[in-house]
Amino acid sequence: MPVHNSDITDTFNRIADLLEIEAANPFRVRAYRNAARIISSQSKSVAEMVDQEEDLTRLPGIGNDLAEKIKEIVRTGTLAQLAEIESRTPAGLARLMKIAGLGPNRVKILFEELGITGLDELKEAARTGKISQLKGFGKKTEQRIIDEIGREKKEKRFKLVVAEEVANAIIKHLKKMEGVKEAIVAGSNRRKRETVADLDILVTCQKNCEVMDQFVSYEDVSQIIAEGETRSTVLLRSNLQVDLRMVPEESYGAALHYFTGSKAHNIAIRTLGVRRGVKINEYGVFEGSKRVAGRTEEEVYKQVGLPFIEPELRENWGEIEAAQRGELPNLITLKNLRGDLHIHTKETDGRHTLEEMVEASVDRGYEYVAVTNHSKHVTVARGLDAQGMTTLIRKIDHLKEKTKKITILKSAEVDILEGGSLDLPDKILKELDLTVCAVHYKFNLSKEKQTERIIRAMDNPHFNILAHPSGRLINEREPYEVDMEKLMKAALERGCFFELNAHPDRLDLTDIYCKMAKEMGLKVAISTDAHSTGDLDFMRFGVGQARRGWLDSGDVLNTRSLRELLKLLKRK
Ligand code: DGT
Ligand code: CA
Ligand code: CA
Repeated sequence: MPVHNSDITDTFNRIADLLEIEAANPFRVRAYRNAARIISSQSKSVAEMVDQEEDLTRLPGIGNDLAEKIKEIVRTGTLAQLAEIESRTPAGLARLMKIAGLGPNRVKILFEELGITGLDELKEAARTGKISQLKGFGKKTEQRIIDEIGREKKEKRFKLVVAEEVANAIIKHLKKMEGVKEAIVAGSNRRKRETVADLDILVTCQKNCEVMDQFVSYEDVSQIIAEGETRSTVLLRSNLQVDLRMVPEESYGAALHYFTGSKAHNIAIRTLGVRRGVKINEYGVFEGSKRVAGRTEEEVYKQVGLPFIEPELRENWGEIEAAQRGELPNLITLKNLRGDLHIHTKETDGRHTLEEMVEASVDRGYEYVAVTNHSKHVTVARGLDAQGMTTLIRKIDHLKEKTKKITILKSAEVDILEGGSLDLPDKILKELDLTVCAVHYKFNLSKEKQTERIIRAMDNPHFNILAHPSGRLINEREPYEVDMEKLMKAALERGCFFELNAHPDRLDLTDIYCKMAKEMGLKVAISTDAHSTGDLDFMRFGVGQARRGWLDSGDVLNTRSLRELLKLLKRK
């Protein structure tokens, strides 16, 4: 059974949820949550680390006890301890805690007073007004429960980071099968959409290979939805659906093009084909019944007089017209980036030391890295006050002297306070090479007020980069309301920049706003918001999103040399 990092994370979070309902020792609960967070930020497969007998206790926060539990999950797919706790506590309760406003205490009350153990019972109780009658619950909570459950039932999309991990494992599995030649993920995953509904995988193979049989018996499969000779659909244990299609080699390019999508792009290309008298489908490009192209995607595009269009651009957002004019952007790649401008260290809520984060940035081949710890308003992240920031600045100065391989930039993730002032005194801000400024609270201001708050913050001459500009968390928190175009204009006028936060839970700016920034001439910094050394690899998600937003290397701030960067950061 392939065990993904997300399986281990889920198991630990589940235990933590259930322990919370049981009112267990909060330190114990936190140990599980920490372990889950650490594992989710590993770029390596923890299961592989176990197989290779690596020492898991070298991971921060993982002691012998947790290391043993990880090994048990990797070997058996589950944890005996979880089954034991579940036998004491109805399984649905942990799920209920995910409803906003229902912590472990309230879930416990719902269970003890009304016997509620699942979503349906909860919904029914809310609908019939039973919940607002409970002590400590009001009408507001009851309404929120009804709203939340409604939202829950909507189609679930998986974050790209989760889909990618699963997809990589399947591709690896397919490539090991006898006779398989090509195996590739198409669909929204290949277009690097921030979330994907299902995986679309293509294979080509030699005659008579048994890829379909072997695929549906893949250990991660929980249900076979359809099985055919050239197409199968399965559901994985994670509830992610996978479509596998086997295509002949001569159709590979046409099929890859078709199943990469988007649907809107395909339709536009097919229409171009019709005008040129060719029929385009997943089997190839045809003149009458004669196949004239289809082995590669390039061939397909050539048939309609176009150059190759990168998958990230295929949304019918103008890429076809741009291709016709010969004006496709030369999309940014990971290699273009010369530094990360948003990372955290142990001084606040990072998991690795300043030295470790700097060393890891050297390993990524960067020329510079900006250390951006939180200012004091973010108390949950142990944000630094003026005194703490001064101490850190001295520490960085000291390390800078010893560090030759990379330039450490003194920076901070400064809170934008409610009135639009910055959370550190100017005399500290002045000492920094740049600032990354962000909204972390009061998300519910009106659009006008929120916009004004941020513009007022930009008025401070020490403001450089607006971090995660919309504040959304994918699948978890809606963006706050803000007039993004007005903010971009304000940033341009003042010589400020926008961040594209590359963290896979954020990916904030969205693709559409990246494109808007580009069109307005506003440069974007792609930064990881790394809280551990492994998080530095999130850069690839930022690059994917930037490519979807048509950004080329010139549109991105941190593709510049250190000298150019510092020049650009000088405010107007
Ligand atoms: P998703 O799964 O919602 O994240 O997004 P996609 O783009 O992966 O969509 P999916 O899985 O429904 O279909 C995969 C690709 O197959 C899609 O991007 C384009 C192609 N496709 C699906 N249905 C149609 C269709 O009716 N017409 C055309 N031309 N292409 C289609
Ligand atoms: Ca799909
Ligand atoms: Ca599909």
